[in-house]
Amino acid sequence: GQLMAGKRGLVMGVANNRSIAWGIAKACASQGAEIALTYQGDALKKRVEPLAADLGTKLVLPCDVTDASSIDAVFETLKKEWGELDFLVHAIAFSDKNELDGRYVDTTEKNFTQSMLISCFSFTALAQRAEKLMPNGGSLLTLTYYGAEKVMPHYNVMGVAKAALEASVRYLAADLGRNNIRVNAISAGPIKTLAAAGIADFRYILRWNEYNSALRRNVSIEDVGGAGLYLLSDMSRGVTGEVHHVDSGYHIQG
Ligand code: 0WD
Repeated sequence: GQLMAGKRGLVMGVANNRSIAWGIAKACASQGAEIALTYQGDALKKRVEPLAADLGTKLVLPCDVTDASSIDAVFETLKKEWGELDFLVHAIAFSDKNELDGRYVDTTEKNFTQSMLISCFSFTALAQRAEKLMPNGGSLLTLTYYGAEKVMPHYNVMGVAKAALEASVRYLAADLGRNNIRVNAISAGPIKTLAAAGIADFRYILRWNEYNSALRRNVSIEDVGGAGLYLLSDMSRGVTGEVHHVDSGYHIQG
């Protein structure tokens, strides 16, 4: 059967074919979902357009989440093209690379604010718009990391932003539950993507996770895609406010 037949979703945060958002988009499309993609800036447009073609979608829209009018434009297009929306994937984060190294205590106000805006508040900003297009319910999904729960080397301000993001998943789930809109996060193990390349010693983190996780391997974007498919489909209809670990069981290890 097709788990996502008749469902339409917006997937934000595809930068290239290694992006976690791409793993989730592929999994949903393979089960019959219709998907719209957004990209940030013209440099990524060239990367994302062929991926959109693979999914058979013409809806490839620019969106920078620091610009409220560009978010509004995306939702205006979706309203015009689709009328309603069934799911949304937020796979967006940013911090100044210079602060994903060294000590958290040295974080600047400017980068703290910017990291929180792009990596945390943007999910709430999207939920505000998505709610209006989900009169019959829906599923919202974001991506987080274990650095929200425990101190991880070099994750620094991003760990603080992810902690706030995970808390916002719970508050959004509580607010939107009466409209049958579910809100969940996947806490993914480390994956070598464009964003991850900005974190100091990332190769070491990958190896550490491989050796110390229950499954003794790293996760792939397809692994995250499978969990995303579950959380975005009706298979998870009783699940909301959850932070679901897709990390080869790393978080259970002492
Ligand atoms: O190990 C990892 N890769 C993990 C990533 C482990 C656990 C969680 N995550 C999270 C990330 O923190 C992020 O929230 O998964 C999400 C997706 O990240 P990704 O797939 O690892 O990274 P990438 O393929 O680079 O996509 C993230 C994209 C940006 O890419 P770049 O590398 O150009 O910053 O987020 C987008 C952008 O496309 N993005 C924005 N989109 C709209 N407006 C903005 C913005 N202002 N800033 C970044």
